[in-house]
Amino acid sequence: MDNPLVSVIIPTKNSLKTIEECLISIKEQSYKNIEIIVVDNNSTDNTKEIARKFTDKVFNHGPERSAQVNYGVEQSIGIFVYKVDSDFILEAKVVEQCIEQVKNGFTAIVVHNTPDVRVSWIARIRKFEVDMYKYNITHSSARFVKKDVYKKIGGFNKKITAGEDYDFQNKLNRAGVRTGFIDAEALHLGEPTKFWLHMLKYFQYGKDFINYQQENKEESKKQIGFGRHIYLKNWKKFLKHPILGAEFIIYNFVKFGFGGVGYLIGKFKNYENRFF
Ligand SMILES: Nc1nc2c(ncn2[C@@H]2O[C@H](COP(=O)(O)OP(=O)(O)O)[C@@H](O)[C@H]2O)c(=O)[nH]1
Ligand SMILES: [Mg+2]
Repeated sequence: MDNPLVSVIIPTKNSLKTIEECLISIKEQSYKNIEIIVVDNNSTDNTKEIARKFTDKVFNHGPERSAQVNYGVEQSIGIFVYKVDSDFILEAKVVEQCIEQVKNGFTAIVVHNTPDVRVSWIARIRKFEVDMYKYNITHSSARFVKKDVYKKIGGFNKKITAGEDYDFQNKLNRAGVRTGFIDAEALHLGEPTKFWLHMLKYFQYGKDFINYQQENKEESKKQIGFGRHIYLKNWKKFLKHPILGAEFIIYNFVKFGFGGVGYLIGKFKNYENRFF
């Protein structure tokens, strides 16, 4: 058990822009006992060909990312599974630190992923927000988990496409699984570049949000609320970066506007389906 095999599972779909950098960062991990599993969802670019340069375990499976990851776990032979998005670059010590935390008694580990600010001005605002969530369990979810625990809680819920990671963490919490954190981070390259497209995504998330909410009634109030405690706790950050802080507040209003409209539409549709 000193050097357990870690299965890194990467769901992909037309991930050409980032997949190579992602896979290189996994190959360059200081911890070496890793198998890489790529589960592609009918890419029409060269994602699969590139992935095959790094691993023999390249599969095709759909229809959505939760199903892809669950399938990857089925194919894995590791003691631990670690879900990595195809647009992440891992710091070299990520897996090593996860294993250290396992030795400290944790069964699930959160790896903070932080926006790559080089991508766009939106990414700067998002980093201001997302970095407040580091080490905070309410707004984080484990990606590195002991495989038998992953299976016990039923993996990712295929019905949930918005908030599936929160749902996953809530299931871990309910099962009494000890979740730990590490310092090393993943860099998120796939940050939005087009503001209105980004907002449209929140509109779509909003429509699907009801599925997550139905399964996570209590937790959803804290996890997705507009005014989060964590912002108050970080009031010094707003003083230190007043312009960025103001930009974030405006961004948040627009985001919740779009998400909120989507949510109302989703809720109405759900009501319609149930009663008509
Ligand atoms: N957007 C999208 N991503 C998919 C799909 N299937 C698998 N993925 C993978 O799901 C992960 C997260 O997707 P991403 O677009 O980065 O979403 P984000 O969480 O909003 O940044 C990545 O590894 C994608 O390659 C799909 O149908 N659409
Ligand atoms: Mg992404």
